Amino acid sequence: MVMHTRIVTTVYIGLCLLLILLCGCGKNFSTVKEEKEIPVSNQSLIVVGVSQVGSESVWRTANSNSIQKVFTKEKGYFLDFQNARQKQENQIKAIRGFISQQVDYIVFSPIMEDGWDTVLQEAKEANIPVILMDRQVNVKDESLYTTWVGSNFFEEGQKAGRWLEEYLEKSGRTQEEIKILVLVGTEGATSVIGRTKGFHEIASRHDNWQIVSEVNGEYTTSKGKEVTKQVLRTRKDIDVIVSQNDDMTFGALEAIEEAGLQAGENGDILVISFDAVKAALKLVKDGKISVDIECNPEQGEYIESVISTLERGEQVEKAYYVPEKIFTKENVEEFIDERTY
Ligand code: GYE
Repeated sequence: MVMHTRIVTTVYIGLCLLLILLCGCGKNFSTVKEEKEIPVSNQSLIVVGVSQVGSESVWRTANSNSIQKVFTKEKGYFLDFQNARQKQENQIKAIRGFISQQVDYIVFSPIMEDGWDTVLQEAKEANIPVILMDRQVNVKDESLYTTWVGSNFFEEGQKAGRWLEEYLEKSGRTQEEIKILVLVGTEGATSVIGRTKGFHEIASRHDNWQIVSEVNGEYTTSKGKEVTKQVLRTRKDIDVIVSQNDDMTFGALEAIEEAGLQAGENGDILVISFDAVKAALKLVKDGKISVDIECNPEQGEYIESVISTLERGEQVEKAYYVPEKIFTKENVEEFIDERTY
């Protein structure tokens, strides 16, 4: 009898413990389940319409990736990403589409500076803040956009000039005539305007520097190669090529080789490049590119932080500059591995 009671009591206590345990677990389960099940409805997401210039360069792809990485549903965003394939009319069309969808923010990288007054006025009338990425616009009314995130292109051009200045001084070539070929990118783009002006400013201080030609390589490898080839066909006396992006540089290097010339400090032509993508950093290490002026494409986080600030109802600055370095064979090695693009 005693034995029986003891068994019953043990079973009873056991059952109670099991129940308590189950209840506890049940509670935890339901909490976890509730958390997972909260549906993030699209209406509660911040809608961001992005009009990207195109996919002309490695830099551009890295820039697009950095945008796509931050504007995710997990972070509370709905991203409508449009590629304008190098056409301003496609960008205007995309922006008009964003306005009719009533997106919360418009982000765009204007292919060129001119021609945006009308469509940006339309965005303003629809009360949609416009954030410029990478390149800028030339508009009569600055209130047509909220802010801009990008690089100091004028300074980039100056950095290229200052590097050449120092290099020629070091190698005792300050009296020698230096013939320079400049490969420029997309006509009318802020990066082209700034880099050209910055480099010109330094060049104008040196009577022995002669910019013999400025040709448009459209920021692409194939065009960069084609125009360099054309120049080298008619003249073999170019001392320096200043190529306004790495993609054109890749093409120019092929053209140099095909012309039977050598790039590099001990060769025939010094090559100065911009962007500093991984493949170009390797060429800096090999001595084919003498200096690469970094242009930082990772602008997504900056733009996201601007939007968060605006969401909190706070003011933002009119311009944000991303940090950038200069790479030569002296410092390049420590940066190659960590480069993701
Ligand atoms: O240097 C080039 C790209 O505007 C900074 O555009 C950008 C430039 C970049 O296609 O590679």
